[in-house]
Amino acid sequence: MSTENITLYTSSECPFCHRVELALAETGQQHRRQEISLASKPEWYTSQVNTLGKVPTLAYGGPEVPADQPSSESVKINESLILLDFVNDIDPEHRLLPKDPVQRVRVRAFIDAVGAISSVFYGSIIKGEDPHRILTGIESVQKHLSPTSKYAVGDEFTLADASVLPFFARAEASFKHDAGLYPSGTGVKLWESLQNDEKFAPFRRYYDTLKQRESFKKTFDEEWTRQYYVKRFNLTDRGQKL
Ligand SMILES: N[C@@H](CCC(=O)N[C@@H](CS)C(=O)NCC(=O)O)C(=O)O
Repeated sequence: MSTENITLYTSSECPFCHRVELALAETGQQHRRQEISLASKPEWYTSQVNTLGKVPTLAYGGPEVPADQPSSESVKINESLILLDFVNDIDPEHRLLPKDPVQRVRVRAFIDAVGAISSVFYGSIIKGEDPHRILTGIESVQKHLSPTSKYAVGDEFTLADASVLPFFARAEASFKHDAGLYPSGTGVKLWESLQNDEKFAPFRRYYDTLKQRESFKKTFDEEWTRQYYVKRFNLTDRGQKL
């Protein structure tokens, strides 16, 4: 475990941040968690931590300082996929990537396929686009799963799993309750087909396995996320627009 000071600037609603939180929890890396409100970002965050005003950012090294008084001596690292690699690199056991180069390639290919889910997810819940395109993304992710492996690549949890799980979890929190800006009813319908269609049996098995991880239970609250969507999109509790 790295003994450097680590602060993760994160927002509970953000799936990109959640990727990093999962990796830190999986490796048991000591760190401080600092919640950033995206609705009212503090000035010190945009001026001293991330000038783009995005989360996640991880501050690594430097002296121990309060999270809202970041040190210029710490390195500030952005981008969730870069951070996943970084968290694996500072873990002495490097347990989030397989040793075998071919398996590592499989992790990379899986992460690449996850891009098709993340973009559609945001388009549907925030911009109101038809969420059914996410099924195509899930099908292409499924193609990477093997019925004989527990996780995305082999029987150990890797960066591939950390990259997709935040999106599956938020898809469930949104679609199951129709909590998003897509047309009313489409979320519930989509979630039903993911639950019942034989075609999505590999997704169900895989997602159920991921949900058992302690790292996931520690870092995700479905009800909080659902309520966040209801409030953010001005919906009734049943997903109807107000
Ligand atoms: N490509 C970035 C995306 C990060 C991102 O878009 N984060 C969103 C929150 S989910 C953000 O910070 N948005 C800025 C804002 O809402 O003001 C990553 O993978 O880390």
